[in-house]
Amino acid sequence: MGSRADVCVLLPTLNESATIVEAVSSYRDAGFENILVVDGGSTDDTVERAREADARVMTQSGSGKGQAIREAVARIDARYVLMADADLTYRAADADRMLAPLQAGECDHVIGNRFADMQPGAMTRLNRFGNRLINRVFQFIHGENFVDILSGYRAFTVDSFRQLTLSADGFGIETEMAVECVKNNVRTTVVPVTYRSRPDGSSTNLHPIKDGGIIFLELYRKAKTNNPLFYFGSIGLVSTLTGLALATFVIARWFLAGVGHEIIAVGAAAATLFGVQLLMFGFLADLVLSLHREQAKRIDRLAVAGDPASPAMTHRSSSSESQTPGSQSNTTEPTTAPTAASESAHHDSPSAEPSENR
Ligand SMILES: Nc1nc2c(ncn2[C@@H]2O[C@H](COP(=O)(O)OP(=O)(O)O)[C@@H](O)[C@H]2O)c(=O)[nH]1
Ligand SMILES: [Mg+2]
Repeated sequence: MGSRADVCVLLPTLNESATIVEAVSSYRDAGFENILVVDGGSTDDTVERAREADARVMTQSGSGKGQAIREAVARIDARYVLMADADLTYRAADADRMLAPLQAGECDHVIGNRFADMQPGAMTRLNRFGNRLINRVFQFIHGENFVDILSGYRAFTVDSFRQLTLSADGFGIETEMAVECVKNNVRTTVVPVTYRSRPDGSSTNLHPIKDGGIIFLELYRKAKTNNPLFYFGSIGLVSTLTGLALATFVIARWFLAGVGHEIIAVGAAAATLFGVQLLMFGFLADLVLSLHREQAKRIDRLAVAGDPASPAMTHRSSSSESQTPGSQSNTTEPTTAPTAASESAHHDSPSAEPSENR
């Protein structure tokens, strides 16, 4: 059992009065003293119950789980954060498994893989399908297989969290964290956890269709700086193919029926030109990114040479350095992405001072 003194258990809540006391107690019984509940303006008595359970409670200044996490972590001064839902779907008994790779210095971010032990009824068939699809798309675009990027059971070092450029307010936060881990070479490991169904009387805040759409958009939006060839190329390819299809139609009609479709012909030319330009832009952006990564690698090597104690020296790999659309890395098991100094390190700071009380 690792030390609990340097760990803050973070529980985001929105109307979780049915489960919050038991959730807090389970981590307290597992030996954690530092438990922070960040509430999103619950209209039930979640906050009062959390206080009764002797957790620290703060109310987020904005809205959405993502904003809550960013604001809460900015206030945490422990070294490690163990983040879980307050709905009893994750077990405090898995906390050691989540924290062990961090405390052993093997990685900086841990994802609890819910698919390893999914209890009956824990996830609807639609959500399971959506999760699998999102993980595949993530792997396709971002080149890593983290198995369960939407998992809410995470453990990470506060330092590595501050390397991530996060802006998603809602349920896009887990996706964004996964993408940013790849982008910033944060060493990431996947560990198996148990995922249980919510107890009767509590209900999810997730809207599968709406939030699923937001997550897909998040994946695409993040491709801009992580896989520009996909970001620009996918639209470029669709536009080019549409233009070519229209052009084929116009030419066929001209030869077969002697009819000219000038307006469609202009549209076909415009779509093809636009598409080809986007494709070229995608290739150029990909080239710039590759050069940038090489440069960043060189700077890291110099930093490591100047600091022999740096963990980057022992954990560096090139698995995510040159991913292209469709490329995959074989990291289904505990996945180790390389570490490095972030080229875009940045600290999230809350825009408004939140309230916190015990
Ligand atoms: N602070 C805060 N917590 C939230 C918000 N939305 C959801 N949560 C909490 O985040 C955790 C995950 O949400 P949940 O509804 O369980 O989503 P699911 O696990 O995907 O079904 C739960 O503990 C929620 O109470 C929010 O807007 N603000
Ligand atoms: Mg949940």
